[in-house]
Amino acid sequence: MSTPFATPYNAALIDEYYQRWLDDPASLDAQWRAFFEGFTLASSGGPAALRAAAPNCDACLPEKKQSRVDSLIFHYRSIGHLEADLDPLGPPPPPEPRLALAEYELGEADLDLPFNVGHYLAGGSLKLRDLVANLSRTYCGHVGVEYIHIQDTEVRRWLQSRMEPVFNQPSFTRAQKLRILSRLHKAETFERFLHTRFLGQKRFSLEGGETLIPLLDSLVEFSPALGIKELVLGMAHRGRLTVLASVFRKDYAFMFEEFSENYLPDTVAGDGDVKYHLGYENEVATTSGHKVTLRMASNPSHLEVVDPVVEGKTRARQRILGDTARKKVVPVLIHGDAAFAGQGVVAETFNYSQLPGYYTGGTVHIVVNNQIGFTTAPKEARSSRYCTDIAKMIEAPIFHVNGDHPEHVCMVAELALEFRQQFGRDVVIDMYCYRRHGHNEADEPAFTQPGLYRRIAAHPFISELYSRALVAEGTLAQPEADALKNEYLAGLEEALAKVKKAAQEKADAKPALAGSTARFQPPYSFDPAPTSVPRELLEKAIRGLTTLSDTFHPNPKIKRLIETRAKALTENHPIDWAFGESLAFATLLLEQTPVRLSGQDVERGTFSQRHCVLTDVETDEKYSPLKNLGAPQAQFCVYNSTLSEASVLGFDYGYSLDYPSMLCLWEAQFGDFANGAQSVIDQFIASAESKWQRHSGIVMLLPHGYEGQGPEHSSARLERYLQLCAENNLQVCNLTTPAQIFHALRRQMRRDFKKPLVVMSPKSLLRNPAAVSTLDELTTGQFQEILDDPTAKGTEKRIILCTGKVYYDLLDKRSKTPDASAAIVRIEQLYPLHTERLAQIAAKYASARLVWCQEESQNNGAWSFIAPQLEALFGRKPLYAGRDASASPAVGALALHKLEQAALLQQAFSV
Ligand SMILES: Cc1ncc(C[n+]2csc(CCOP(=O)(O)OP(=O)(O)O)c2C)c(N)n1
Ligand SMILES: [Mg+2]
Repeated sequence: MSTPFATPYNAALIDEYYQRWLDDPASLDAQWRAFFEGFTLASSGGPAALRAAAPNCDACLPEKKQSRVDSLIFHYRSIGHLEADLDPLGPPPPPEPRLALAEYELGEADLDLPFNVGHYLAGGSLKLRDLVANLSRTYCGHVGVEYIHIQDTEVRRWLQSRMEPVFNQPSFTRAQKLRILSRLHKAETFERFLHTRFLGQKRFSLEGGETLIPLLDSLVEFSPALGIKELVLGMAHRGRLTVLASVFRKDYAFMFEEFSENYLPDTVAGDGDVKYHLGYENEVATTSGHKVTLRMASNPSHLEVVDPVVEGKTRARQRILGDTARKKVVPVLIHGDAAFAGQGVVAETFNYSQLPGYYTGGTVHIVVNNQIGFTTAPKEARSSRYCTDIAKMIEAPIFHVNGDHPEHVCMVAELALEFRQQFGRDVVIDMYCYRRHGHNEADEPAFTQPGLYRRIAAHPFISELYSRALVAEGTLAQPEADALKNEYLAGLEEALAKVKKAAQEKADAKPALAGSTARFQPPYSFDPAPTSVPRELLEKAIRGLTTLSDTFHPNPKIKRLIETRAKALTENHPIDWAFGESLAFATLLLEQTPVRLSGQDVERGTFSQRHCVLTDVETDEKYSPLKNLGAPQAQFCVYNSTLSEASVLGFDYGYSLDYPSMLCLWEAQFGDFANGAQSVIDQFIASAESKWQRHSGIVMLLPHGYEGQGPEHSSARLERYLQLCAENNLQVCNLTTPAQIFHALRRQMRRDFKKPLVVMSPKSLLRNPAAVSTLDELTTGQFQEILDDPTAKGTEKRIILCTGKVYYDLLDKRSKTPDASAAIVRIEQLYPLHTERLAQIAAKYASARLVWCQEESQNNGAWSFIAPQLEALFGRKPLYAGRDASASPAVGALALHKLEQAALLQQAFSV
């Protein structure tokens, strides 16, 4: 809320603000500053009086002039970036009228007057002439900085204290300058080498933005001094190969092999991916002799969706290193200008960057701002001035910097990293550059931007400009500069020759995927996992979950719920779904397996079922029984998430990748809303193992079930997950008992392979007295992919197969159908489908009428997936009982829902 404006009733406040304004105009908001500026002007008799007084103004108006100079300083800090020389291709912008001296009623005559410069340059006084020159150098040079939107004065002052004394000008040693130049050469040589030796192959060249390489190198080099041990990176296509070769030091020979047209990856499983999507990890040595581990996340084409995954991976790495201060592992996200402004997941990820469950200590964002997205110009790509404006939502400082000035870029990189370490907040480097070629190497940019590309063709390479500058300033002699240029070519030729020779010799003695960091795991197996637990462990878990301290005052309804749950031990009271889930968590925790659960309102549970965090009705204090089961236990982490699907699921997926020994679960509020995270599901969860050999045991809990709540609260879109299934990539379950969720969750952590688990989780079943289990089922049972009808003999005339909640409706219907001769069999795990077990079922009910019953519409649910498989296994076509095909997943009116539900149940016993 902005400060209330002046009224006759707040004179004391105005007084106080006036003093503050005199002291530091920047400490007030724009409205108040304008007020005092106007007030000063008016009290001087207006502009005319000021002009009249101008010749001897310093004598009669010193305070007023000083305040105008204060305002000038403030405006340089605030909008100096508008005059900064950022674009390598364009002339510097014209002078910004709002920075003209006249705007402040100052003029030529004032230039040699001394003024107090306040906090600027740590106090003191300067002639106006020098002050303006310094301000212009600092804020309107090759760096344009936006930081006045940051409300925290300490942060602003810190930035000023770093930028203003050095006028935002770099001062590197000779050795550092040579390193910058050699990184540029390295990048450029590698790019050109690929260009000429692998003609026409897509590599998404970095040319025009090669300064990214010295920028990243600066981050790596500077990391040890700031206590950083690991950088976790995420980036899209542009320049990725060069980053892997030059910064990650990925083996050239291996990269060239990937480029070969005859390259067949030695993958033992999966389909692989294009080379500019592959992840990589390496430990690199810095010139100071320290080691920094670099981790590049594998990423799909879908721009920016890797951002939350990198954040989750980072948090997992921080946990593994015990980095509670979050200063040892730093996430670095590299963006394209069009994608950064356009993709909503960027805002979602910013939004949770400071939240307890998702905080990673601040991300360094780098925008390779080549001022184009495919063929789209900035004016078509965004409504904001800068592509980075979105970062202002979390008050991140933003450094716009000219990519043709590598020293400035490296200076900014160091400052950004230091800022992140100092304040634990995000920071953005917006590196202006250009794209020397088309979007990719086969693309013709002159179709859409002929003028721009004529200018680019005439523009010298960055290394050439920088090399010239170093020679001109005497840092480098021309012969040295020439020698540096060719340093890397020989190494590249050598690596290529090696690859060609190896190919000729068919050197298949080479170990699988030498040079890659892909990992492999045992294949999927239906072998039962040891998921039942000893009675003593279960008792300890129940006691831990149902014991509250005397000083805690639970809500009376919760108290009753807990007392009922406690009766599981004393009276063999049945266990409901939510308690089955809690017991899975509790037993894992007591076995030292940590658990992380995140999603919207997961602490209580959307349906008021979970209550894994309780609130004291008198003090509002929180208490989680799962965190207090009794030592020793592993950590239980539960977080109500921000209202996002894509970025939160992305985060939790990323976490599960890098912390496989933790059970990681994400829950959708209603299963329908997971479609907001479809790109994470399609491009990571379903396909990462096949593409990149990266494994995840993430659990997605997706509330699903037709209960008359309308189109967006009924279906978790089971059909979509089933359509994604192949090559044992996912497990898709629709479970009907608490014991089944207990074993399914524990199974995730008790096998020697990891697979994502998608659960159509219940809503009405949460309170269905029939959907309960006994303690014995937890101490002796195991997960069942298929549940045969416990009462059936095999002589029934009809076998109805189904999955999920409709089972209970069918049971009820059967009990009310006098002469029903039907077995009801539940498929609890639809994928991987346990065909061997299903074949046994088929044999048992060899002559029964075969029916598939589902509550979803015919074009939804499991029908299309299961029908051909049933036909193959049973040797006859299944009959369909369910809703007709429909455009919307469910009807809106409850009465209509009930009619439909009754009809499909009737159909199941009559079709
Ligand atoms: C979500 C998504 N939409 C569209 C594309 C197709 N695409 C690939 S690169 C690109 C342009 C990206 O521009 P920018 O972010 O500026 O990166 P640059 O290629 O300029 O480095 C587009 C539209 C994509 N990969 N992902
Ligand atoms: Mg771009």
